Amino acid sequence: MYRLFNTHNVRRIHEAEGLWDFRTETESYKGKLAVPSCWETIPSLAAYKGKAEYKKAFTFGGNIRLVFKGVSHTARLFVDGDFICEHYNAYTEFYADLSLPYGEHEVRVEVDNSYSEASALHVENDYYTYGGIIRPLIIEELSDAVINYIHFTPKKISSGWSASVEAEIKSLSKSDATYELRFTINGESYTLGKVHLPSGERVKVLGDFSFDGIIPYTTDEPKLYTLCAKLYGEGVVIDDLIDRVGFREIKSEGKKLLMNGEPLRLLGFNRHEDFNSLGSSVPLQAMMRDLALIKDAGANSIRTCHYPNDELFLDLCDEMGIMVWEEAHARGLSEEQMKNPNFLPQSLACVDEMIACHYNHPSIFCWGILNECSSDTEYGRSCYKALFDRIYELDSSRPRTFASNKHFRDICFDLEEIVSANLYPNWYDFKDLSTPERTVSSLIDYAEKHNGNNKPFIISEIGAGAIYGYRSETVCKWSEERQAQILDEQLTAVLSNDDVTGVFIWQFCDVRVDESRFSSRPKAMNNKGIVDEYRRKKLAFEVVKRHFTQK
Ligand code: ADA
Repeated sequence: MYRLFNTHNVRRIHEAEGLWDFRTETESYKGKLAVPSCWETIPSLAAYKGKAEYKKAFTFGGNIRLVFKGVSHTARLFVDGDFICEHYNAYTEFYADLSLPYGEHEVRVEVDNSYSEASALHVENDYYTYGGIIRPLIIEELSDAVINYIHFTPKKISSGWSASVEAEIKSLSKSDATYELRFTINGESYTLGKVHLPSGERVKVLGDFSFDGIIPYTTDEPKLYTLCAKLYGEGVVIDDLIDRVGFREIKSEGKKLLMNGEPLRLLGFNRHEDFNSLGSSVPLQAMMRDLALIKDAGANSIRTCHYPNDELFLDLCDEMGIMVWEEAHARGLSEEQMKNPNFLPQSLACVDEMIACHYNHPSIFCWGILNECSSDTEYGRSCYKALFDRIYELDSSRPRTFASNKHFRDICFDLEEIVSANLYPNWYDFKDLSTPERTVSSLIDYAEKHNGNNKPFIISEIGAGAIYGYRSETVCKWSEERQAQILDEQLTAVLSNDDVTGVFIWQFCDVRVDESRFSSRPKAMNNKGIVDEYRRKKLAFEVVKRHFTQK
């Protein structure tokens, strides 16, 4: 299951889940493996980093699109032995269009999760890059033309709601033809008009529409509407694309973040997609359980640190009114790492793919980039600018931000609409700032004086570590008591400051990290979760809940 609803009634789709033939490059393991899953679920591969091969035969023919929702982290696709394409990044979707005679075809995917110069974003890090086809693969049977996407941008107008709609149609036909794209929403039909499409070309169609009787999307009443687009060729429906949209507008106005004109205060969690021994291939029921815990803690938002999330998770957030800061992939890269020639192209590709696929999710309130990278150097700044510019080109309807740890050295606050900072007072000590209150207000002051003035300010991380079950009378670091105490102090300081628009706890659950970090990461895990990797609550859970639910 890859979405919470049917994305097509006309286009025929098959989910290619199940058991595939699998072998590691060295043949240290050869057998069957579930797709989707991480290969670390096989006990002997729990620490395997390297290359592996997946193979399976499918019966199909005609115009075929193979859609991979996520392969970690590099995929090379072969069909019937022919190389088709290569894709980098575990957390974004890619597809290949093929035209094949009807019959049995072998799909083979070479997957690599190792670190090297070729990989600028998946590097040794404070989370783990698992291996495998970690998200679903969908085989689509296409007609002579296909709707590549339809993007819906709602706008509040004096009489109610309007929206700009943009779609892309691609011809798969051997001849030129005329097509018409229509869509329905809330029981009404609209047309994006007729277009003449030369063989093999793509074209964009655009329109502005107004809507009556709309219930807006809010966190309390997250009303979703089904948008059903149909492509007509000679009066017959040849393709369709169904998505869900919500009518809401996000704007920053002075220090406020407004949703439909109402101030939004974000109380949220940073959540890595990581579920104990299942790794980053998280099933629906586990996502649901996480969101149930997150809601129970009184949170209204999530930051998808530090990469785009599975769409199924975003669908759940849409449905539950949980606002999402979706982040393009990158964590903690130094200037030198950002100078890797692959860094910018891989980062731009990640932004392109993230926005193309996730544009319509009403829960996404902002786009984030480059967590704790080099926002204090001129070269770093040029990269922040390039990525922010690209985001603006693709979507100017959402604010942009990045989580900074450069604090009093940051030179990029002018590039974003929301200023965000990661802070760990009383955990990693702030030498010059004695209390969390001073830390927060000094940073806001600094941002004010350095081009971050009159913008919403978010604390994108606060937190402390604890080993689940470790209690200590000395209330020492790593005990549950100390984590609860530090979070209590941090949250008291942050939430009493009216200039803070939102706070995201670091972090929701404990996660695996690269083993090289063992000395500051007991068990080779980042233990700052308020639940552990099995989702068992630590003492800090109730502390966060008290702060998040107090009126
Ligand atoms: C950072 C970073 C997180 C995590 C955290 C920590 O601020 O953004 O990914 O590493 O610190 O646990 O120290």
